[in-house]
Amino acid sequence: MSRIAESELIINNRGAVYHLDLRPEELAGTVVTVGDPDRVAEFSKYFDTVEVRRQHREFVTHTGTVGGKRLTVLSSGIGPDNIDIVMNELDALVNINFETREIRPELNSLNIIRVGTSGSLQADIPVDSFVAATHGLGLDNLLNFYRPEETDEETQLLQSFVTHVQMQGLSTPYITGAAPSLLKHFVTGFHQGITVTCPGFYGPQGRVLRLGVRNPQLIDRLTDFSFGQHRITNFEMETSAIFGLGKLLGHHCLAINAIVANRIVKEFSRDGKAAVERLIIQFLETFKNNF
Ligand code: R1P
Ligand code: URA
Repeated sequence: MSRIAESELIINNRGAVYHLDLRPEELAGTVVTVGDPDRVAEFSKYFDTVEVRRQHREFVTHTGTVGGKRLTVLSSGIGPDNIDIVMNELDALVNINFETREIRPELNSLNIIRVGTSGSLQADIPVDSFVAATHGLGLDNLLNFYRPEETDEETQLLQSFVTHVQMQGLSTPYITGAAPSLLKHFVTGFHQGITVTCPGFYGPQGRVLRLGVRNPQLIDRLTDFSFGQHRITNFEMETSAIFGLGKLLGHHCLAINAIVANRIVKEFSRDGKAAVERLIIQFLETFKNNF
């Protein structure tokens, strides 16, 4: 088995992977990712005990137990570029031996669940409601640097999407399904549908302040796209990258989002923090009872 060089996998003096500053034993088998570093403590305040607290740049990690089960909560910061770092380093922690720098002969799978905020693309999905992503559809290009693996149905959905949304020249989209073993626990109290991931918050989500956008119809076309029983429910900035890299690396991934903006009825939540708090409590109850 070949040794991975120091320049490719960076391990610091603490024996921890570079950006996340985590050692293998500091990670639980289930990892929650959140965008906002301050959201990590909003989770861990419900832990029985917190055994690990680390921070390097925007990557804050708390590992502890809740209901007697071990859980890691980690902030990714904003955007799919950060997710490239998070997913590769999480995978290295469980699937690369840091002593020998070789890939482990038996690969390990993590549960990786994003708990975030998002904008609704449907009038019937109001602010302060929750969405569980059946799929992550990426407009962000990250997975095109790897080798996407799509099912025939996903390839057909993407072809239909590119034509309908008029994506030519803007992005080469990719799509990955959520892990069914996780998604089945997030039905009651959740809308379900395709979560679109964008490489920005303004132009890439059709927000016009002072700059014009290349595709002024983007929001309308995302809203009225359908493929069989699938429709687009919401968009944000991380899910497709988590799902795409997670699937290629063999992890089980899910994303649940609190809706803080509704782009169709043009509303913003009056108390997005309270909605996120309710989502955290609901996730932790489900984790304690089902994971
Ligand atoms: C934009 O405001 C950020 O909020 C959403 C987007 O995906 C993006 O990261 O998620 P988080 O609340 O998890 O950061
Ligand atoms: N996060 C996003 O990326 N977009 C929104 O509209 C709300 C939260």
